[in-house]
Amino acid sequence: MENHFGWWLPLNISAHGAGIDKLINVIHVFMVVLFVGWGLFFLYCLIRFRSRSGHKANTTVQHFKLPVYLEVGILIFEIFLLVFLSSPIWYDVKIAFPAEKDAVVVRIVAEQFAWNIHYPGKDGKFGPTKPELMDGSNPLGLDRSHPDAKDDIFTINNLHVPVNKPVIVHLMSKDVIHSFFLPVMRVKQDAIPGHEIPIWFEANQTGEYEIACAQLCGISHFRMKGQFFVDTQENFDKFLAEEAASLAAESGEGTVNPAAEAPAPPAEAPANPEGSHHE
Ligand SMILES: [Cu+2]
Repeated sequence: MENHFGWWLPLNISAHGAGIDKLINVIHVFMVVLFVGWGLFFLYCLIRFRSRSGHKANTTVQHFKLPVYLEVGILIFEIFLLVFLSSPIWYDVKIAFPAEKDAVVVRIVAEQFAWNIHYPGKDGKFGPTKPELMDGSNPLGLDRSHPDAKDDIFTINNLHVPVNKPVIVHLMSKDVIHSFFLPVMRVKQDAIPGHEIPIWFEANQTGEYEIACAQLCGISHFRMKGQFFVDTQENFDKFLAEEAASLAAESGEGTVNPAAEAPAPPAEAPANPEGSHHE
């Protein structure tokens, strides 16, 4: 994985990134101006009204016009920031979701200390999950006996998405509050137990990036790190096909796949002669 982090903002490969970065930059410059401005004013007051030989410190309230004008100017600028810079981005990211049929839809279930990533498979339907089915090999508690769940794919800490296509994530948590953070996508959303929170994003550059947990969620919070792959559509389809193939191979050994049940009786046949010794 390349390092995408430096002194300022990380690499931006998000369709929303330019607007978010602009807002961050404008706010930072504005804060520096305010900090330096108020700092200078503070120093001016310390010197101007200090006690010195022949002068008592002046503590009477001074009514200057200039600070009032400055305050009003700052207020107007802050309203401008909120209405014209911040709200349009908020609307794009939090309200104007793409239709699910035009997007790749993924469920992500956070837990201490991993990201469980759930794809609906070929049928486009997520199978039901049940807490009582959760174990080491089935961290999502996916009910494989349900028809919608048979083709569902899951990975741990490996999120694949296609480039230049909207992605909708339904974010959940199994235990404590985590925060799903894709720095290069400018995506950060808390995952809260008992809530399913939708987020969406669109990546515009392929590569291998990082998923981080941005909420101190326990003793091993630091290793709650996943890989975020932005693939070409072709590679994304290949990833899904490979996962589906390995799922078919796995379920071929079990009894979940109906196709695997057909050769089962012959397998029992050799057991019968052994049993007949006891008769
Ligand atoms: Cu976490």
